[in-house]
Amino acid sequence: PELQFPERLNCATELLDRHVAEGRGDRTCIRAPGVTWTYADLQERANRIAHVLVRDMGLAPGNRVLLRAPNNPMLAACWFAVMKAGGVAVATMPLLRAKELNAILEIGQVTHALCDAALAEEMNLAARQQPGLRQLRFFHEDGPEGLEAAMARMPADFRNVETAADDTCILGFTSGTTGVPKATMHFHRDVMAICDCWPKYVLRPAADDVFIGSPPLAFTFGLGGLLLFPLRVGATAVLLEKAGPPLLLEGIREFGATVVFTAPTSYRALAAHGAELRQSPLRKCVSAGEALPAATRALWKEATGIELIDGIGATEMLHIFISHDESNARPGATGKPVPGYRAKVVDDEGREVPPGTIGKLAVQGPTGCRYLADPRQKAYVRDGWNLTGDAYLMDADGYFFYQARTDDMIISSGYNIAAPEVEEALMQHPAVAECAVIGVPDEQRGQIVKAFVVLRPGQARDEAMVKTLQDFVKATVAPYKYPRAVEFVDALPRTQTGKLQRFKLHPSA
Ligand code: 3UK
Repeated sequence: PELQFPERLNCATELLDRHVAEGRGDRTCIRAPGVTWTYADLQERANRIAHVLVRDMGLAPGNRVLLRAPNNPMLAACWFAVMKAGGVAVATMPLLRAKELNAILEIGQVTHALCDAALAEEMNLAARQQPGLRQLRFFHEDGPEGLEAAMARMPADFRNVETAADDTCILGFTSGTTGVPKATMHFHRDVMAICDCWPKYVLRPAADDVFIGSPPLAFTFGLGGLLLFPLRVGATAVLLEKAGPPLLLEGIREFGATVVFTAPTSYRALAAHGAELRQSPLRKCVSAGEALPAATRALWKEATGIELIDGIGATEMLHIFISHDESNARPGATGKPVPGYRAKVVDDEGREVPPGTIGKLAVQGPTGCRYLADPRQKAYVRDGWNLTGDAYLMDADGYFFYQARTDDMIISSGYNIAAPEVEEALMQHPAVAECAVIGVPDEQRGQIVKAFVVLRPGQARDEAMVKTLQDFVKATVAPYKYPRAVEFVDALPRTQTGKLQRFKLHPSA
């Protein structure tokens, strides 16, 4: 890919203003239930908010701005306003509580905040404990103090700050599958790089595409898939505040979506509506965030006729770096490095291991590598390669196969067992709704495999069921991988991005 950027680069100029300047201002840019904004509409909102940030709130380039809202058009306008004013966007998951917000405000040294009035309660609680947070405005608020009232007083034009290509513009917080979140820093050129790598070579969207999906814009999977990538090509982005499977299905229907971004669990639920989706204009379906079970890929293909596009991304790398398109999907494989990126599987000393060997995934590309003042930088970044914390295997053809998070490799009686593989086997049993597998300490075997299982309604939580599930796993994968311990639970701990938090199931947690 062509990734030479000029010294001065503002991603808002490239992704938003350029369309208006080149005569595409009246194309549909953002849609939401009851809302349709053209590119010119989004630009005007972002311009007015940028003025509010600078004139009313005293924002200087480089200041960090907390953004807080469910996925909606005003959140998109605020995000671009921050870019235009040369600020740094710190977007947060809507469900965060004051305690988690405080950690982000402190680590990120946030001075300004724009928040949806619907999320005011926890925001105000957190703000009270943060003297460093100088300015806070709420939107979707009618009163004279609200952001909309301030916007109305501002001019509709704004001269974007001429940021450097490597000025930080995003602080992305990791979702915390292993504990305390880390802040990753991304530059204006990183935003353009992710638009010009994976989408260009794998997704290949067009201006008439309509993007929809579930990940929050605060999760870089959502920011890229639901805002940056559609805008890069002048397409339409549909933003849904709530996008569980039923509402996502409704959105796909109502807006005629052609591209969807969501997680494997959501595809499993949507597959029940395959017949309808087959008749719809939907043509590209992207899965990321968690390993895609081969059974889910097969189910989706069977139900809709569409080959899922899997891709592994990370907050550290901003977006997807290993993936495949419809022409080179291999069951069980995440794919190959996205053009622009390199990936390898290494041992504990950082040496590349031969094909077919399980090791640690290391990646390198135009994005990645920078944590904000985090002592863990040394552990996660070596010689310019990001260690993602995943155990992977590369085959002789260069396809990468996900095994587990490094912490989720279980070693029992000398056998290497990947927790997700056992989960995938269990999930194929009709009585199982959800499950999580961990290794627990065992005197004889070092560790044993333990499964936490959520059964479907009406299934008996008894010894006979334990035996049934154990036998089922033994018949599905190598018998030594079966869960020697099984515990039935009502629900599993998950992050707000929907990821399983296996560490919370450990006896010591
Ligand atoms: C796991 C996957 C197997 C993997 C993300 C797309 O998930 C994203 O970022 P996070 O920082 O988590 C990163 C970790 O999640 N993972 C993600 N995708 C896959 N595992 N197969 C996959 N397809 O453990 C990785 O290290 O929350 C995903 C785009 C942007 C993102 N930030």
